[in-house]
Amino acid sequence: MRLSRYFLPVLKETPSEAQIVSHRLMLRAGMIKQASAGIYSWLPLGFKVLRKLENIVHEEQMRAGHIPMLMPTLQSADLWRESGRYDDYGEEMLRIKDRQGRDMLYGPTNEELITDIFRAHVGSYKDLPLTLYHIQWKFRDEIRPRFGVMRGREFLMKDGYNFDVSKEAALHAYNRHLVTYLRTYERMGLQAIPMRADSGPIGGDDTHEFLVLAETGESEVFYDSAITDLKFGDRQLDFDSVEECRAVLDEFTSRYARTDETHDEALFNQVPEERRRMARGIEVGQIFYFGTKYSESLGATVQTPDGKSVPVHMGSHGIGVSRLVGAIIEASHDDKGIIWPEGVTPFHVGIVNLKQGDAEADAACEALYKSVTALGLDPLYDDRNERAGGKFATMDLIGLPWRITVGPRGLKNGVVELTSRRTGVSEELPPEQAVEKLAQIYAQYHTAS
Ligand code: 5CA
Repeated sequence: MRLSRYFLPVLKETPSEAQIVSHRLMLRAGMIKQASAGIYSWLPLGFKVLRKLENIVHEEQMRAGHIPMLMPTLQSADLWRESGRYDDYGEEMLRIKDRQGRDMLYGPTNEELITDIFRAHVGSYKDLPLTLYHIQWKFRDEIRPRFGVMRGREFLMKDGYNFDVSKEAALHAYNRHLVTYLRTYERMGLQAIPMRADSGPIGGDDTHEFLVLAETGESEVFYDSAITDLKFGDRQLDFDSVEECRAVLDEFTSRYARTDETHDEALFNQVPEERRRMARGIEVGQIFYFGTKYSESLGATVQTPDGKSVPVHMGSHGIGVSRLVGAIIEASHDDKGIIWPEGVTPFHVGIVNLKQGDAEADAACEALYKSVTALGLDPLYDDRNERAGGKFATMDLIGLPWRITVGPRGLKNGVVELTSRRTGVSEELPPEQAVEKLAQIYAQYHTAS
């Protein structure tokens, strides 16, 4: 993409309404624009990041055998009356009447709708296990939408639902989701710690929230610092193996890690004092096992091998996709702007032409643009007639992890400059070597998908 033809409405001023750094930077970098309280338009740069996160989520869900689909945002109130949640959900639910006077709602979550699909089409244990998921906009009429996309009213969520014949099978699905989530967040450059939590309006006994540690997080958390040494890394797992998934769950949940809702002071005090941490965190996902709560009220049953009809065991599993954009920025920025992890960056490299209109510099930039694109990477070429300082400031603000700077002086010596946004370290290299180095850097992110 050439910046002269792109739509990147960066702001010079820091918007006064934004209280936290991710919100400020998303507005300043031209990623979002507020449409109304807690509702945002995703401008091209923000949309690109959102799509990248969605792709990672899809890839990791499908890797585990979960099946993508799409359910609507507007739902009929009747189903929610059947489950009993129409009244329970309270004012967070946006209720709408259509022209026929029918009660509708903008879905805050989809347990009812998916159970309705299940009961219409599945009747036998032979069709199980089954996990269906979608990535769709949700609406919760939060009393205090704030922090930009972190606590929106309209937000993008991946929600997945498992259907299993028994509690043991459903707990395997729970563990499997925990494994997929660990991998998903690491691919986004984040450490998200599973913590024992409270199930709230979704219900059930087993639930973990995934928290990214950040001062601006809304949740208070208590944990054993040893948990931050754990990495999922590049493990290859058999998702059908109950033992392998269980072992990962045991490894990642055996240390003390709880949100304030389930915090237990006596247990916490058993952690060696030097490892006890109290901090704040951003909740970027939650997994639930709630058994037959919805299948019983909605009559979703399956035949067991011995011919009995039993309510299906279920769980639901959410990832806050739009919130993650803010969470990644909270975890990765400096005073100049965003620093995107390679796995989610909107463009892989910025090309800065220090002397637009200089025949040699223009030609070198064009050649770089072509060879970077030929690698399957996505460059953003700043081809505007601007001062170098302004170009650098824009690149630093939007946070591309790598920048190639091209100027007449370097070209005389046959070199361009490759700079890491994270470390600020620059290297002078012949253009082909700079491209080669980018290919090496991004190779691992390609193979991961
Ligand atoms: N049905 C279940 C799981 S599919 C569910 O709704 N879970 S949830 O309530 O925990 O939401 C899942 C994730 O959505 C949360 O972990 C959080 O990351 C994100 N989320 C929830 N509310 C908001 C909000 N107001 N703004 C942005 N993201 C949100």
